[in-house]
Amino acid sequence: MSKIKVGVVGTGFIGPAHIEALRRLPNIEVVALCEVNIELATAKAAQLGIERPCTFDELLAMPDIQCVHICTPNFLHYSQSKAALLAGKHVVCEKPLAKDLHEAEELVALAAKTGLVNAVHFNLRYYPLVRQMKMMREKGELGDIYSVIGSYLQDWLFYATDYNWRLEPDKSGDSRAIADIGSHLMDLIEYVTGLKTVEVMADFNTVHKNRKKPLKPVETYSGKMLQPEDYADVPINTEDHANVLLRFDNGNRGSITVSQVSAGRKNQLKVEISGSVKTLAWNSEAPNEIWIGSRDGANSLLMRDPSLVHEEVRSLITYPGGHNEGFGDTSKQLFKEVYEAVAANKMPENPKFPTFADGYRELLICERILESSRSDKWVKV
Ligand code: SOE
Repeated sequence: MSKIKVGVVGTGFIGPAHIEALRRLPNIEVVALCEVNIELATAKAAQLGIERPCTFDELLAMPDIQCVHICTPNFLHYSQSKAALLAGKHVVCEKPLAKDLHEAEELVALAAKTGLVNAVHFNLRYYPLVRQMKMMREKGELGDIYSVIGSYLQDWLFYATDYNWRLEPDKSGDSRAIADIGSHLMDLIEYVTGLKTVEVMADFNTVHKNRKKPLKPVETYSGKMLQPEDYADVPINTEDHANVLLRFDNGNRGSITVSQVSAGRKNQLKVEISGSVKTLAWNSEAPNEIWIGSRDGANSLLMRDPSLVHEEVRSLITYPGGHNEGFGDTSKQLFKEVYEAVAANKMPENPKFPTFADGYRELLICERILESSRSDKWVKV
């Protein structure tokens, strides 16, 4: 059986996660790796056991590469996705799809025109119990949605000396916490509830108005403590923390909080969806259970177990109940659905996986949230 050959661009945190997930699928082979220069690509390819280190142009010129994963900083997503589509490659792009709405709009149109498979890595949808919550709502088990409360909390930017390209608007865009992790949260809320966000009211806060940017590469775990002269003071104008009020198309309300300076919260998305029949609550740091709230009886805890979930969820579960599945499994499950389309060499009529259109939708909401934070006014989506 010939395998689908794949190239990956970018090897920060998420690129290797894509590679690992792709390697767990029997019909896929990651054969090419591209980075900012051929030296780094060669070193990373050796480290990750990939045969062809290459430049981006070389990757697109390889006739046997069918699909390209864009895992680079946000500012490169548009140009690289566009070039890959024009080169006839299917594309899986990291979120956010682009740095601004016009770029995203152009990518959606180009992808539709080429008919190529296009996906955005909203992988948090692929925790099995997230799809279970969606199916429970679709089957009426929640009733009408009364309210939604969401949060996404991290602490990797907790100290003023924590520094990363995401702090630089020219690389990450004008919104940081909302665009980076709020995008996952807003996508998941609309995916599970089926509601559309129609109006937003946002309040951003930059806790660290200045950060210390290391003037030299900081080798991981080098143990070498940097001295004060090793840092430059950098003014920061993107949000560490944001509260956003939401109005939905069913007339009811929600609110979200995102933060990248919440000590102890390593990567915690929480959502609580209150319906006219039940409430569902789910926590990405304990993803194998859903809390189910009732007015007239005992509350319950649904454990991830293929025998306990709806039929439509079973394809996302590999291991029996109690054999927990987590973050790394979500990408494998997402790619399984994407590569069914790649194997067929065309987009399905109604893709189950998140597409460039979902990436555009997400960016639209984020841009309206940013607009509201600047105007201190309610903004329609
Ligand atoms: C950093 O906030 C980050 O790596 C995000 O970019 C990812 O999308 C999220 O899954 C984990 O945290």
